Amino acid sequence: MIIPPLILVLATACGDKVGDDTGGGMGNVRTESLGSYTTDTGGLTGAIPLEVPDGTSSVAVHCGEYGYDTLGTAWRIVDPSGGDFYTNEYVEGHTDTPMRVGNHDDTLPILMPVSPDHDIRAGSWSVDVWIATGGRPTTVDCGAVYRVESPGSTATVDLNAVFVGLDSLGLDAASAPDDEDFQAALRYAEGLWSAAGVTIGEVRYFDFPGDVSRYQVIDVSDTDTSELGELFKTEVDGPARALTVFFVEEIASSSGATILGIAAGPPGVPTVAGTSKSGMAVTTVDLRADSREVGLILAHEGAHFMGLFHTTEKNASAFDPLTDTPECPASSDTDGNGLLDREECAGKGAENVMFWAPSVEASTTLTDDQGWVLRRNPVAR
Ligand SMILES: [Ca+2]
Ligand SMILES: [Ca+2]
Ligand SMILES: [Ca+2]
Ligand SMILES: [Zn+2]
Repeated sequence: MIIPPLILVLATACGDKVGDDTGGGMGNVRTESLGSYTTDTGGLTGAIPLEVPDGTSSVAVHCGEYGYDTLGTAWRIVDPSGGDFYTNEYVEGHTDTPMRVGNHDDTLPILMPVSPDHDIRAGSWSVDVWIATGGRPTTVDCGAVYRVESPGSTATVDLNAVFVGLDSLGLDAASAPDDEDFQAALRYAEGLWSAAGVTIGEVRYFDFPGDVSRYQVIDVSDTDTSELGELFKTEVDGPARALTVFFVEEIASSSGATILGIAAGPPGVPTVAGTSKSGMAVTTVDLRADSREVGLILAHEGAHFMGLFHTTEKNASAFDPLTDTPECPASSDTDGNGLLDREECAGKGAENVMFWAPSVEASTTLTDDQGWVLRRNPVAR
């Protein structure tokens, strides 16, 4: 069942970046192929072995591509002691756990750790992946990213800013460095991240190299996010150790919901370009009216990509795995509409950048635990 490792894009993509001293080099981040795996009739890959090097502070595992019409998740993650770091039973049993893995289309991203209650120990790990194929064998290529260094109390994150058909705003790679509103949005995002000790480093500007007319408005539905995934697969000539942000005109949802930004994952696949979980989309609709709105979306989506979840989901169905962020319980839904809005969650997380519906007025804080997760991500340096 285990096919010898394929050294494909992963090694090449990062190999090109080694020795790049402009701030975006891979430094102590290593990427490797874990090989190809075919699911059994139960949809399981079996144990995918993972050798975590000494001194590793964060690990990302990714497996794909299995298409946009099915979902995959982590079934079981075993640490070097032989104990369960994570099992899918935590999800089914709604057990409080310091680890979260979502159900994802096309490519499964797993980031460890996503809470200071877990540390990554060096040694032999294994990850079992489950893909909902209905018994149809599916082959995935898996890879791993290791950050082999200790994060500091502050961190820098570089950005690849990609402009997708924003002529109506007069915004492109050439104009953005001098665009006052765009620069103000970046500063606003950085101001929010500063609570977590994170600053924005080098920003590189790119015009979208693909079909602008298709991607300037991203069309998504509850069952089809393929356009978004294809957007995130688009590679630009920037460093791998950076957040790749696609600035689009609009994200149009078939449900009619207003979506201002979407991050791959969350969390995303860090430092590996070309997967459907390699970027994030930020809408620019509010840029001229209030650049802070765009800055807030960037800060929120970037934090999702780097491993933060909503402090409370909109209907209290889930909370983040962090103990120092407030929870807004279902009982706070005083108007009974099934949504926990900002007023109902005042003092219970609406003040946090990672509230499910953050606002410029209310949502300005990040906690120590959130900073711990952000500074640990492989894209941070
Ligand atoms: Ca479209
Ligand atoms: Ca919490
Ligand atoms: Ca409500
Ligand atoms: Zn969000």
